[in-house]
Amino acid sequence: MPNAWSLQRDDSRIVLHFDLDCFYASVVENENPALKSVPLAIQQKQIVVTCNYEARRRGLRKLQLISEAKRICPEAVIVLGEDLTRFRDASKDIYSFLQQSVWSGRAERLGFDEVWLDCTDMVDYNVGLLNPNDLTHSFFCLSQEDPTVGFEYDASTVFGPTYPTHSHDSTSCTEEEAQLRLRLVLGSHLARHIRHGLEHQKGYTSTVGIATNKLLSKLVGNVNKPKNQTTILPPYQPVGHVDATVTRFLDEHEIGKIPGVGSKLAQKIRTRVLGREPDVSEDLLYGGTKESVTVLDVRTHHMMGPELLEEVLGGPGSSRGIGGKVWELIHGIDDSEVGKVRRVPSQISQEDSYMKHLHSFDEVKKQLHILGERLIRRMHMDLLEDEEEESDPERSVPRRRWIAHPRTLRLSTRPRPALTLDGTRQRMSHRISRSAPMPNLVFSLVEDPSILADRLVDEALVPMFRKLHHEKAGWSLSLINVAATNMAEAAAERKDSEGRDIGKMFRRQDEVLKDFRVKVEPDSREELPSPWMEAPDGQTPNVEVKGANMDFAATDGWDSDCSESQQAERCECCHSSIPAFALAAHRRYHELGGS
Ligand code: TTP
Ligand code: MG
Repeated sequence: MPNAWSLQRDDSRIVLHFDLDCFYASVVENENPALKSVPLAIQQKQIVVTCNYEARRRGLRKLQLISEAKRICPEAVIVLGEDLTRFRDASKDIYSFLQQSVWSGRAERLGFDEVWLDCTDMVDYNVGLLNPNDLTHSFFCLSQEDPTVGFEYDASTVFGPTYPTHSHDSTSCTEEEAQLRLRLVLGSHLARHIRHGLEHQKGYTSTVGIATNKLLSKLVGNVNKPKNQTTILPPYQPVGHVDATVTRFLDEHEIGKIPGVGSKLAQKIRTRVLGREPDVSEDLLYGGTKESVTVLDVRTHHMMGPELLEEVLGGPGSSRGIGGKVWELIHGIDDSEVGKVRRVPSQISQEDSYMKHLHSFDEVKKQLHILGERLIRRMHMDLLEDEEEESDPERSVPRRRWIAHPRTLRLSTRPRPALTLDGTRQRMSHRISRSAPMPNLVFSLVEDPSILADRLVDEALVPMFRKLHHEKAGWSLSLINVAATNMAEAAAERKDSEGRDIGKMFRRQDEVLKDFRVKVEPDSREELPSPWMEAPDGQTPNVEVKGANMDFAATDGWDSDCSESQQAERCECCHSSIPAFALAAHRRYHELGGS
């Protein structure tokens, strides 16, 4: 196998990946427990974005059209999930619970309902406490300060299911393999403990994967879903005649399911391996997107290796070394760190899309007010904290302070695409945006957000809007987004503050200057270089980005939930309103005869 010798996996970490079970539905069930026993679907536009397991048992699926869900299961309770506030708040609460469960502070979110935890230090500390003569009666210490805080467990065996189901004969295993196995055993017991805490204290069940990196932990969790956990067992490297479990595990996956191999890359690889354009399956909206090419097919393809992958995937627009990177990923190598906790989001934005386009100034002004008020309320939630030490004991409400000030206000709109020469209208619409310094008035903690929003609209957003759109020409807008960006952290005592990082300050200058220009951005997503920028979803292979307008940035926990986008477009064929993220798949569904 070309270049196999150069592959080196770092198996020194223990990483847990949490995926909340039917997340939106669970949030709604927790608010109204009577719904737990009935089929429940969450609707956004005309799509079921998720449903509980009772509904799944009766044939409902994620990303089904509401009309179809009603036909299959007329008794299903359908709850509107377009206002993301409750999901965002639950997500934040769960994240904070999980983040406090590990010592390292390394807790990283992906979307609303996935979190990785790096628990290497906890595992290694507890390996040091083991009594090798009595592993079955071990105690997992959860605090370095207080040895009584923790739980009892059996360190001689993994908790929960494993991949493969049975481990190979351990008498032939190497010292490293035995050590890795032991560390994974401890990881599995810690995962059980955290999972149970999340269920009993917060009311959410989850599915967990336990492995040595983010890639493997995310994928192995899918093996036993829902309400379960799976540990991928050693040997992670081939030993004698025994194949590496990691290789066997990954080999079964379709290439497009490997996180970091986005849809475009996957399609190029399929074309190369098959020697032709892959066939498309008929069930595009819900089922297999493309002809299946497995990791095994890719790995064992004639002359396949990092160089050939570079040739297939490289070129303008792709990141350098993409071939080597993908080659590593399909061998289960992912060196990316579990991101550290970040207190401050890099931006907060609120947006809405309008089925009935906005044509008049009054309509626009009304929407600016709604979005402006939502933005200010969101800033209060995410950027204010209680001043504990200095608060006045006489006061019943603690004093609050801003932990960061967004310096820039950005207004973006999406005008209807212009007519082309042949009289048709382009399909792809573009956003245009304008930025200005954030007016200080928004930081007032005295006035009501609704009053502040009035002033924000009159003093900042309307002037910005007029610069973006000249009234004489008229306009027809399908989307408005108002964002607070360019965060300046308040000089903080905390050591995790980024406020005093000079390097960052210089890097940020570019961004600030860039922000003061009118920009035109294609309203579509390009393939992104980081393995964790896209969220390939095991269950929904033809949807590349989960959730409308979520940014799945690796180190920025809160970006993803700050944009309250409900982008939807009307399908030209069936006139259903479809979330923007699902539209391409939906169109192809019609193209192939779906009605
Ligand atoms: P998922 O984790 O994909 O789905 P889930 O948690 O509902 O179900 P599972 O048990 O299979 O993990 O997505 C998390 C939430 O994100 C989901 O509850 C609803 C939302 N979502 C979208 O907004 N758009 C999408 O395309 C998908 C798939 C999910
Ligand atoms: Mg989930």
